[in-house]
Amino acid sequence: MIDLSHITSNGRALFLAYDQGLEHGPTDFNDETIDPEFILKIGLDGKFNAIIFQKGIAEKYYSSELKNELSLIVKLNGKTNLVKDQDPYSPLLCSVDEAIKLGAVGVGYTVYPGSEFEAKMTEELATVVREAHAQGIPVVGWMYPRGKNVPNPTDPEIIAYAARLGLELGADIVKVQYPGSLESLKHVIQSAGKTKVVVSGGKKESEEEFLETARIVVKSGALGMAVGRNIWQSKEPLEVTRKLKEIIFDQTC
Ligand code: FBP
Repeated sequence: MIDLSHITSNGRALFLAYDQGLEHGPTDFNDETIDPEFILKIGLDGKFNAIIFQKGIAEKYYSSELKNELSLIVKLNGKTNLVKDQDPYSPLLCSVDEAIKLGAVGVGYTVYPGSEFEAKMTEELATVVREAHAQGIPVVGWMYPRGKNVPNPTDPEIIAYAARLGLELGADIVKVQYPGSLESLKHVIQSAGKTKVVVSGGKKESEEEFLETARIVVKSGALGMAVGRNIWQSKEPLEVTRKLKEIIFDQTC
């Protein structure tokens, strides 16, 4: 089993995602959050288990000297949301070796199960797993069912299938969208077997809705959450982080 200790604490994990600049463009940002330094500071001050950057941001803003304070997970593939009329494919943009040189102690890769390009992505994830495991570092699979074969990407059964795919392909952690209820999340976790599950944030209506999802995540037995916008789009990112950590890590202060 690959060691997850650099990106977990007490058997739980909370990751701060900041790859939205590539996935969504600057529309997600304001004058503060457009600056990766601002997000890095939230990651450090909020003591997240890891921050998730693409390689360009990692190279210019993260330093290996931060390794003991805030772990880095480099997202190895990505795509914009500008191409809308075809099934999604997210190409590999960074190698495992490059990510390790940038200070990464984990790597991430998105698969869109159901896309007509699924085979290319499963093949790339398999290669990433082989290379990362050869170096002893964990792989987080963003498993997001999508494309014309997937009429409902949040159907709990299809999310469970995506989580299972992560297990079958060797991912150590799968990142999935919240399937809508405690029972369905438990089924997703059961499908993932010994592969751990983290739940993504998504764009929640309110802070309370976000924190309620976190409570369900903890009840389900999942490893934790990998979240971005619900933290750094908040007016008080560190206050939401504090509340979230109380839930995820059962902290009382
Ligand atoms: P959020 O917490 O901001 O939703 O981020 C989670 C995440 O998986 C990011 O890592 C990624 O950039 C984004 O969601 C992808 O969102 P989508 O493909 O649904 O537009």
